[in-house]
Amino acid sequence: MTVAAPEWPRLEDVVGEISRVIDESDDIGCLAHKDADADSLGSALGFALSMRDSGKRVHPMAPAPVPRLLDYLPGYEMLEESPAALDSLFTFDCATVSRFGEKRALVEESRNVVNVDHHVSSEGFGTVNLVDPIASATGQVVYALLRALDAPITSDVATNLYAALFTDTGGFRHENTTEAALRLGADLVQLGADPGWIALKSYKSRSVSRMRLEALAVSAVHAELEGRLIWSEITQAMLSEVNAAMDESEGVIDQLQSIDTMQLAILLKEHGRELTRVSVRSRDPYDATDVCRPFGGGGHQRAAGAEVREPLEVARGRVLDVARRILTTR
Ligand SMILES: [Mn+2]
Repeated sequence: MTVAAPEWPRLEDVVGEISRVIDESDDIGCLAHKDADADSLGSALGFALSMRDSGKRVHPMAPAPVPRLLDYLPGYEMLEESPAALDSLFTFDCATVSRFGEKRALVEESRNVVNVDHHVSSEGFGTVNLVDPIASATGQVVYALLRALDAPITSDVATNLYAALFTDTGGFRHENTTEAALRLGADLVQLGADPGWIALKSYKSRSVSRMRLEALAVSAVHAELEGRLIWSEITQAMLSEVNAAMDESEGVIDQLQSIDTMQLAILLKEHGRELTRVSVRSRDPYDATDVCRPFGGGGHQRAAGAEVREPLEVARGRVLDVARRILTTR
């Protein structure tokens, strides 16, 4: 069941207001979501660098734990813990305030919040909302905004936005690899982004422990319903076995979704005794958010996630039951 998407104002309808917010701000906060990916952090850093180059004091932030795998993004070293006073706060790639972790209060207490996103499920929590569900990445929305503002786009800005676009399209492989995405990729390369280097940093910078962790999760794969349901899990025991951290499991879901018969791919991650995180991928006609919504999660049609406040054994049963029901009733 797909809920009718709300109508979001177009860029041309809000750019004047955003421009005014920027003009009236000396200190601008740029916030990524928790467990930031390259789209969220690249958008925040790209926007921050452009605003800095426009003469503003910028305060890029990411809720803890800050993803160290993204330290190649230009401006990463500018990330701040808790800035003193902000005149406005821009948020990137975040559909709901619950994804801001310990920075949630900062969002809720700010007078000027500009929500820049591409999630169809956005709660529209900003005082200004620039949400484009058609965009392949939030980085694409940021690019359009910077263009509309006539703000500077240096090679460092372009690198951040290319990393955002490149990874949110799975290296230009997912269904959201549109003509606009490919054209934007070329524009960003023209502006100084290095596609080979960003691909190296995004997909060819794995540690040995990370590869061993993926091997454990891949060999534990389960296939049900003639391979339509593919699932695996990352347990704390697996992490200690190969001396890896949970954030090194990021590539496992891509392995699961590469199975030919797969219609729903699910990865369960045992973060603690009472916390299991779930990643879901889907193929037509199934919607990954349908698996996550009963647990308060969401995301995109093809990629979604949820947090289940239950031990792995309990979460596994509940999540897989939802997935089996979806696959056997449609
Ligand atoms: Mn995104």
